[in-house]
Amino acid sequence: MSGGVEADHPRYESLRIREVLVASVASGLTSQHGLIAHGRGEALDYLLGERTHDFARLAIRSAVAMLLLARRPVISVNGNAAALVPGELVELSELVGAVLEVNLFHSGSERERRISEHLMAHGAREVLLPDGETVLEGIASGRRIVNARGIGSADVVFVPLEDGDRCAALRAIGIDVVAVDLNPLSRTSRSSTIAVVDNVVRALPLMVSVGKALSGRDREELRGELAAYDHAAALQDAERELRSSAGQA
Ligand code: PTJ
Repeated sequence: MSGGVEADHPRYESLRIREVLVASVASGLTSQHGLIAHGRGEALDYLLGERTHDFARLAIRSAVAMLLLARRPVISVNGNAAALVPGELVELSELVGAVLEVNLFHSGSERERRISEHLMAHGAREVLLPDGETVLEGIASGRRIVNARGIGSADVVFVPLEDGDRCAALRAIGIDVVAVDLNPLSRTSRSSTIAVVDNVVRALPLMVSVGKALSGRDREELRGELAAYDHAAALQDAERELRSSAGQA
């Protein structure tokens, strides 16, 4: 790792992830704004103790059940998620039968192409890109252009970390949203159907292992997993955890 930091450094994992993102900006996968977004996430993760809490574990089980029950689930990939968890995104898409679609806030066809190639290099069989004509109403950013075979006809969209613009717009047209976001106060967390308040680098591997455990279950059992989730309670628990840590800091 640059900076000469060894694996026994107490902040090694956090520094390693920073390096991944910095390299991903250099290779054109992640936007520069993605580094700022990551910094905000780091601060929140620090307050959460950099561990997966029970409220997130419960949300993960219900989120995976929701994806397995969906008719047309889509995993929406941006520059940060592609850099941090490409293999897990591909594996999850296979386990739950979801389409992978690149959808960017800071849109640009070159970065879309690079993200798609990166996912293919991690085993994806197909990655959809915005098709240039299918528009999601109510979104100001480049995210409004989607793919008709993906987000344009989805019933559930999984958004691992993003800005708040899109989630409410998807919900307004009847699409359920599963979000992973370290900020329980964000518009994305609040307007999602299921919010996993956790770091994508921990949440995605857990979603893959839960996907393996739940993929053989019948729909009745999956509905039971889904019903165990209480959105308001999950967000309250996460906010309480953050505020109690902030109070001690
Ligand atoms: O690749 P693009 O162009 O689509 O852009 C992606 C980013 C993330 C830059 C864009 O969507 C953006 O600007 O997002 P925001 O508004 O900064 O929001 C990102 C949210 O993700 C914030 O609530 C952060 O706290 C949260 N976050 C950051 N890193 C992580 C995270 N949540 C989970 N895991 C993380 N590693």
